[in-house]
Amino acid sequence: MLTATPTLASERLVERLATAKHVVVLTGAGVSAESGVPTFRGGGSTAVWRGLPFEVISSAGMLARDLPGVWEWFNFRRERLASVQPNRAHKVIAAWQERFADFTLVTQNIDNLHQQAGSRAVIELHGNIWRARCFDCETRHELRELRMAHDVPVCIDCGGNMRPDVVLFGEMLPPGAFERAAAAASHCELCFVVGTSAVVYPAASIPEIARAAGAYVVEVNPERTPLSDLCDEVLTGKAGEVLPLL
Ligand code: BV8
Repeated sequence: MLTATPTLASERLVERLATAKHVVVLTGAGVSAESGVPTFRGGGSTAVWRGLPFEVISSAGMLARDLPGVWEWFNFRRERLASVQPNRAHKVIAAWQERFADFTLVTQNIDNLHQQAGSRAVIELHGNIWRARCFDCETRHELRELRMAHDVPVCIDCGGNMRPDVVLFGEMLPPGAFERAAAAASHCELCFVVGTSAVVYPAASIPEIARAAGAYVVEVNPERTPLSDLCDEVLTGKAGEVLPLL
């Protein structure tokens, strides 16, 4: 006896999925949870490294105080990512770039899993863990191209010290990244917010911009977030289980 697929999406969402041309998806750590990447929050606790909450170790202040320490933190996370694969949620989102005429993927994740799943032109609001940037000449390099000196990669162009090419707390986002995301959000008909606790700004303002522009905003998350009340629809569940049903 065929069990009916639980119709998760409302009529309105089904209609929007059928008619929307401009679609924006914002993702957070939750979209990578089913790949085995730990989230930062959830279950009431915040990620801690060597006794420091991640918002402290991943901060501009820490970079100034202890560059090798910051590299150790990101080396640790990169080692864990090396054996991780994109999950069904990443794959569905990658397929959506063919499904919708004008599709924009905005992520807070630095884990590169969207790109590994086939997503192109991903707007990385917070950078990428597989890249480094020179303090002196600002050149970006893939980490695998670099040699380490005193636990800190050295720039192959100018010999300067390199830093992780990620946005730390208290730092500005990459030039143009937020502006491009906000522009897409301001003229989309449908905006999905997948796997984010929606507390870090300015990323969390993207669905607010979409809502203010009249878009239908849908949250996909097993837990409620500060954004849930603003959404037109909340699909409660894991991204890898919910997205394939849409
Ligand atoms: C800036 C890279 C200008 C490094 C990151 C306005 C109000 C208040 C504060 C501020 C504000 N404006 C600026 C600030 C300060 C700060 C900020 O937002 N602080 C927060 C903590 C209040 N913002 C900044 O500093 C930003 N810069 O604003 O510059 C400026 C400068 C100085 C002063 C003022 C302004 C830069 C922020 C970027 C920092 N870098 N990442 C690294 O990775 O270490 S942020 C990092 O944390 C992530 O990228 C992400 O953004 C955030 C974590 O959030 P999530 O991804 O949502 O993950 P989380 O674990 O929290 O939640 C997971 C969710 O998934 C949960 O809801 C869970 O239920 C759900 N889930 C779990 N499993 C699943 C699932 N969902 C679906 N499926 C599942 N299977």
